[in-house]
Amino acid sequence: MKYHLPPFLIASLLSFSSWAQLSVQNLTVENLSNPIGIDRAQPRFSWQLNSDKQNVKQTAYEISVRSGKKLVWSTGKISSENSLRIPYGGANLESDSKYTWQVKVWDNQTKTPALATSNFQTAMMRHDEWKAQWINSGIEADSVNGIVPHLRKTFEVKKPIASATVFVTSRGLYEASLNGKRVGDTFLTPGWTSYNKHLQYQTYDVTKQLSTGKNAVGVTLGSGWYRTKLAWENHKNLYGKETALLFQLHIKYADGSEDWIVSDNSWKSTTSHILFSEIYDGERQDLRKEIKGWDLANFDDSKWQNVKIASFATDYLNASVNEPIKKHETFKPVKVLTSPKGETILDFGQNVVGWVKFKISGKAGQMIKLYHVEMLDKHGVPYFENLRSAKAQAHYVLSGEPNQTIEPHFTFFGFRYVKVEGLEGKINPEDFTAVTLYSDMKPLGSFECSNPMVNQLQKNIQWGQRGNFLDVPTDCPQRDERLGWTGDAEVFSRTAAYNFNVNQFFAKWLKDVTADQEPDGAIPFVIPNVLGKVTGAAGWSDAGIIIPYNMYVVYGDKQILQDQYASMKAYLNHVRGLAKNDLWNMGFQFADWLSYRVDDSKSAIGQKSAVTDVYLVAQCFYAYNIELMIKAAKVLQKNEEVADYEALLQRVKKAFQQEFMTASGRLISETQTAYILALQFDMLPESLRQNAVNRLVENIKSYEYHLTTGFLGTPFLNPVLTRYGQNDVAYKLLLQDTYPSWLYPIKSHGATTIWERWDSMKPDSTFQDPGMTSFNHYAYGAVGDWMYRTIAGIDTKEADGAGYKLSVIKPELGGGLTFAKGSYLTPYGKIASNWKIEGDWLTLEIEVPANTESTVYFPTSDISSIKNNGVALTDLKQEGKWISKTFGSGKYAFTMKIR
Ligand code: RAM
Repeated sequence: MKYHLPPFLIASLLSFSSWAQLSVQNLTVENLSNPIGIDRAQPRFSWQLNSDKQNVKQTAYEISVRSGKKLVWSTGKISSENSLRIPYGGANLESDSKYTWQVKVWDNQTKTPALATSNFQTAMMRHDEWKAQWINSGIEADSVNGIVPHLRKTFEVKKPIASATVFVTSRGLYEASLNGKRVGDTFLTPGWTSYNKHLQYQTYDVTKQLSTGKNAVGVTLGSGWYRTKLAWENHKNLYGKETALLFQLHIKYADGSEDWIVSDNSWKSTTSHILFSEIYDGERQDLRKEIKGWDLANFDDSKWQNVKIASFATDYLNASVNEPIKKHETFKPVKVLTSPKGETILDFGQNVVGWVKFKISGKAGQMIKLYHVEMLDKHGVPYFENLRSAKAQAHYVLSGEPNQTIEPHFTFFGFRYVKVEGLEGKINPEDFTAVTLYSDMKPLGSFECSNPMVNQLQKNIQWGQRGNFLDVPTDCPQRDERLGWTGDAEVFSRTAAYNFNVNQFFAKWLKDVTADQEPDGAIPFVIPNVLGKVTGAAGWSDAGIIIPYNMYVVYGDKQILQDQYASMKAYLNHVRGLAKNDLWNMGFQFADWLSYRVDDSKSAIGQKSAVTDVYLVAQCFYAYNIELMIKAAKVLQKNEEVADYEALLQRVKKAFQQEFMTASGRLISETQTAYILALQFDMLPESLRQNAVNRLVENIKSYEYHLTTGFLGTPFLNPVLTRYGQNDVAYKLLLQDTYPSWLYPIKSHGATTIWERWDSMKPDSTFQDPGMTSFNHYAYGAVGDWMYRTIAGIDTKEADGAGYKLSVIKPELGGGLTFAKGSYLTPYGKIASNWKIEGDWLTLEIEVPANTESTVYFPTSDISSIKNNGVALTDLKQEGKWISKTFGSGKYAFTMKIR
């Protein structure tokens, strides 16, 4: 029997089945999903295609943007493969407005377009829309830290509300509430920027938090980075003495009218129960002094005092561009320990950044003290010395109220262990929770292989990133430092970009690089700069060029390059000015910071230190900067600059060869780092490179396959070995588990994060110099980049391929690994590379995102054995030891004989 379906039904079934194969997902505006608070005039729209089919390419798109039902922009159907960051081109966006946007996408495989819709909400599009005035508490003692005031105001809502939006920032840190309920789920806002030059405000939709009748807004102001002690020598009040608030609530009523509730002299203030709060030292609260209901409408504030108007500007404020700090993973204690001194210590099992929240029913006046440390010494005693002057304590005087839940507000700690004092009776570990705090970056990458210690290394790298990506990329989260060291951020930036989406995180931080750049182009050692004027140091200040370029490569975001280009150029010119006869051989340099020294550890290997001449390092980075400027200038089509930079690069390399190299290619420093940098940046004549590789390998062997590199050599160590066919040596270094090596801290001391020094804890379980030894420092974690790129083999091409439009899957087998699995959410969607060895055979399963292509390099010399789902492949290319072919999107399962 035949069924005759009506033509419309056939058409709709067909269209349904084709629709089912293509979908559009992960819509973003300004690289954020459903953002609230966009103040860019032409925000950029992106989306991803998802399809079960192979070789999917977008052929056209159509974006439409609506305000309510009103169409404010439509691109019409545009024939294009572009799916990332298409700038808005419609009528001026209005402030504080919700927009929905839709994208329709056609591809080369499906008949019907796919559709998806998303939203964004604007912030204030113009500076002159600030009606609010800066206010501070007006409390006499409120300067030079100490006081944490509450500020409040009541207001009437008389009509039904259509929407209500808060715009708020502070000099200091704020926590805001409406009618007793917290505004937003963000912490330590507005984050840390170079406050006097660059300050972000946050936007919150509070429509549901208002009610008809009397309402109240409450804000607590902490000192934060603004006036807390920062860096050394008791530097306080770096940005100002008095904290201040800028608050604007915009209410749109259902009848079309509107109203603003703003910070002004009608607000009232008083001191809170938070008696003290500082970044390094922690927080003190007296819960007996807590003012119940202080942020509710019916609270009697007649005894509170009037606030003062502060005279700060509003014309330099911008809406936040990055993800705010939020709470993330929580940990319960894995053990309760008693130290030899009888102290009670909670072990949370993971070195984290955040604070401890706990439940307690205590007596009025009872004092609970929490002391945060990263390590216990070999006797089980909490190790405080590496905190230097940071107290890192939380003190609470209890009110006697039962079942209180307590946590700090305006500080954070780097810790795994917490010493608890003041409890009565037996501690119940279940009452304590370590809460992690970090910038709300979305996870992008995962990596796993058959070696459990390497997997732990990957975990440690990611924890190092979580702990130190707290609005700014910090060097360490525990001692009296926690600064945005440029060198650390620079060496780790590629790895960071694999682990999490740091596009906006760095876009924001780079604004501070520009803000704090000296008029002569020098870039400070730390950003925001709290260390004073500098002339610039190789590998550190160079972050101003290296990070924007890296972000462009991995995310394909040209805007970052465009925004930073003037700063990048000014910095290169500055270095050019410092260099004499094209040699950057003057001034202070950190160079290959914390490289191996014989006297560092009792179990010295090789008996020679690995200190590299600081100017040799600087010259290599000078060349690196120029190389990136050439690439950036090409991307931005600044063609006239390219020729100049190219000529400069040749001269800089020549100068290097004359100054640091003998005729046979021996370098003045016979260290791993010297050869690594010279090879990485092509500083040597081609004919001498193989000799240099041999010397590098000999050197590594002379240290019995241990690395001896510091901050600047380490990121390029394994990449250089891989590039020059020494992958087995790279794997040996990766898998080395005695000091100095990546796995030593894991094998010998159960590390859960990356350490500042290769032997922050020495083989004999004593500590390195407490003057500088952190257990949560991501720089050496820069090997993560190599693990993704080389073991899993996932990488992007540069130039036209940036952002994984054209990617590479090129896994290097070795190290006895029997499998590796890597995946990464590129701006186009997921790329994956999973390989497994069984006997003489390798399976390689890959996934290539729609609208992209990937060149796959098969790690075999047996060309005829390569099959895709059992079918032989044609058009394979032989490139050196590799066989390659370029594939369109989709999933593929390859098999090949490898032995
Ligand atoms: C210390 C830290 C930091 C490094 C500087 C040079 O403060 O190790 O990570 O960048 O020195």
